Amino acid sequence: MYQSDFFSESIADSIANLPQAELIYIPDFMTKGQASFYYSELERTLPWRQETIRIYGKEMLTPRLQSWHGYINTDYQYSELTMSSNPWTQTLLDIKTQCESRHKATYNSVLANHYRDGDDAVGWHADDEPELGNQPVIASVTLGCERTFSLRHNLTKQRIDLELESGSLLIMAGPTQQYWQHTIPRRKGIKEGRINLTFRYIYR
Ligand SMILES: [Mn+2]
Repeated sequence: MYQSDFFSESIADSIANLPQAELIYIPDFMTKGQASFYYSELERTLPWRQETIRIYGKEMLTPRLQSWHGYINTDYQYSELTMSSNPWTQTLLDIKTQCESRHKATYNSVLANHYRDGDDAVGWHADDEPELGNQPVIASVTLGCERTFSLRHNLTKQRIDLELESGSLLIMAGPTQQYWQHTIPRRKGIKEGRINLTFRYIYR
């Protein structure tokens, strides 16, 4: 058994019986070669921005680059910030189609996050904005460097750390966003970047 198979199986095991969550992990969604090809292409071609957000009245730069894409009328609002949607690129549409056929669902937008190195991160949050609807299905594709993705239950504080590998797909569905928050913590010493594509369906 290869090491990656071992770790993949333990991720599958550890998410299988999480209460009030519906998670599916597909480690071999694409090959490592495809993933690194997509990483370089998206790093070069997406209109990355570092957004300013207000948290408790204080303005700060988000510690990551972002790019929001979708059909018209899929502007996205969070933390008092509205991101207007960029048009789809062929690569983003190709990956969207692969997500939709691998796990039956439909998406009309994608939030791309670029964690340039281990200093980039995202704090605890849930993807629970009203325009995502009641039990959103979110498809999360990891390209590039492996980073820890942690989940924490809102009430029991049960916590689980998943090492999401390059080329993997994590589906979050059902009541996951209602009962769990997630984060990508800082990791000192990591020099490589990770691009995370989170495909969503925005209701209008
Ligand atoms: Mn999120």
